[in-house]
Amino acid sequence: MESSGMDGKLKKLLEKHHLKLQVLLLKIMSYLVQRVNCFQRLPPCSPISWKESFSVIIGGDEVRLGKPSPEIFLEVAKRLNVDPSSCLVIEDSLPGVTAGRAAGMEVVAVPSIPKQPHLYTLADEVINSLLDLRPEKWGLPPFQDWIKDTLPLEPWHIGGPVVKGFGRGSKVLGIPTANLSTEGYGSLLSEHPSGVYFGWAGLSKRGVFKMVMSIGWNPYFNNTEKTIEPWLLHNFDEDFYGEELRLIIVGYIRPEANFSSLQSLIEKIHHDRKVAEEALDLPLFSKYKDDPYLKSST
Ligand code: ADP
Ligand code: RBF
Ligand code: MG
Repeated sequence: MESSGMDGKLKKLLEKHHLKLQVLLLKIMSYLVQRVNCFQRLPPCSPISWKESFSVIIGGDEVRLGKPSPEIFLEVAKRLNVDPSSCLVIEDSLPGVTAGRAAGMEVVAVPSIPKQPHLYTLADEVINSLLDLRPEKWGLPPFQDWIKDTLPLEPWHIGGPVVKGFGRGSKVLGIPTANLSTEGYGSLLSEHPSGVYFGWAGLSKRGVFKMVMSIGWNPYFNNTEKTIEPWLLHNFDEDFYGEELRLIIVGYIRPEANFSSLQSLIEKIHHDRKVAEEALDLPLFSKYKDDPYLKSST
């Protein structure tokens, strides 16, 4: 991934977690450190400037050898006065993962290329996106913003006419999804990692409904295109192809997964449904159901 995309995600992550991240930063987050110069060009979005959030800032020009040499990580550990083995590196590139391991550090990879996690075998863990970072797995304090198995997000909006999907959801799984065209949403989709999300769905003639959705490649079916597949949590008597569907996505549940059987995929999706239904009753999420965006008829 080009670094600007990653910076956007980092910025959001930092905005959400910035206090908690300072604890993380006492260990090492290599790619945050690498990109701090980019942050400084961003308008300040919190009372504490980016720079103050870091105990050590180091540039590639301050070491002799670039990655995959471990030099830059070892230098950071030295400046932090900590043992490399107590450091956690978060990396999006293969040379970075190699460098982190060579420094004797634990490494979480967030691959920049989709669908290629197998290339990152050196990493201690490969995650799909920063939304899946779990500091507690590494002896660090957990992020405390998960609520009822969901991660609240700054809401985002997608709308358009319901298009034909694969015709698989309802027939094979008993889980129909009202697909939206991805046309015009390229940048929005690249901003948001694939995964299972939830929120509210508005159909102009029918009302507003709870919704749980997958965005991505549906590994079980090995799709080649990223799709947007909301399951409206309501029993409809008929299909509504062509009708204008408006979505407000308010939270994240989990990354997409592959499953050894169709049965386990179905069970997981039903569990997602339960998580979404309960979360959407919280005021934090229920307040969006009256948003005029859901009711527009254009
Ligand atoms: P599938 O999702 O089964 O792979 P499609 O996407 O082509 O196949 O068709 C699903 C259609 O089912 C939706 O477009 C919509 O018109 C209809 N539908 C009926 N009930 C629901 C529901 N609860 N949620 C989403 N779509 C539904
Ligand atoms: N497909 C997958 O291959 N892996 C998943 O983890 C996955 N999670 C889903 C979660 C929800 C809430 C929904 C509605 C669908 C999910 N699907 C997943 C996609 C499902 O396979 C999709 O509805 C069918 O591909 C129908 O086209
Ligand atoms: Mg569908």
